[in-house]
Amino acid sequence: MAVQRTFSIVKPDATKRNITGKVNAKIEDAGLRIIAQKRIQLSKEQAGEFYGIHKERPFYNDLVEFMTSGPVVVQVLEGEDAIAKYREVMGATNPKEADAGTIRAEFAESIDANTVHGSDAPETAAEEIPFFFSDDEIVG
Ligand code: RTP
Ligand code: MG
Repeated sequence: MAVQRTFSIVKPDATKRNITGKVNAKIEDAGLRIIAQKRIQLSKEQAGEFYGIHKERPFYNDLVEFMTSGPVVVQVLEGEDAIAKYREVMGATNPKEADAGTIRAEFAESIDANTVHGSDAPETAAEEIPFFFSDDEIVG
């Protein structure tokens, strides 16, 4: 398996509850390395563009509203098979369906307030990382 990079967001429900360290511990325990990280407030425009793929979905407005409801921590994670591995560590989108021990099973409040985002494919990771980070902010 090749070393990959994936893009992660620790969502506003986690920053609000002051559990970003607990989320990071799950990430690191899984063998993923946090090679870039910053806390930011997303604008409506940024969140709307980032989740543009979901524009026609019924949950789009709520999603943009939620993602701008407080600070987020954006991250780049690196490791063997990082994209699939992080999706495993995150657990299912709906925390009720997430496997025990996953971030969403342990911390998510609802399908909206579900604690983390992770890229779902190499193509999306390659778009999402430069959306938030310049090369000199990533130290692998
Ligand atoms: P994410 O993009 O945040 O990593 O989550 P995901 O891949 O597991 O889920 P995705 O299908 O990409 O949906 C993005 C976010 O939209 C919200 N959502 N709500 N009410 C619903 O049916 C519904 N479906 C999705 C979730 O907060 C999800 O994380
Ligand atoms: Mg997604």
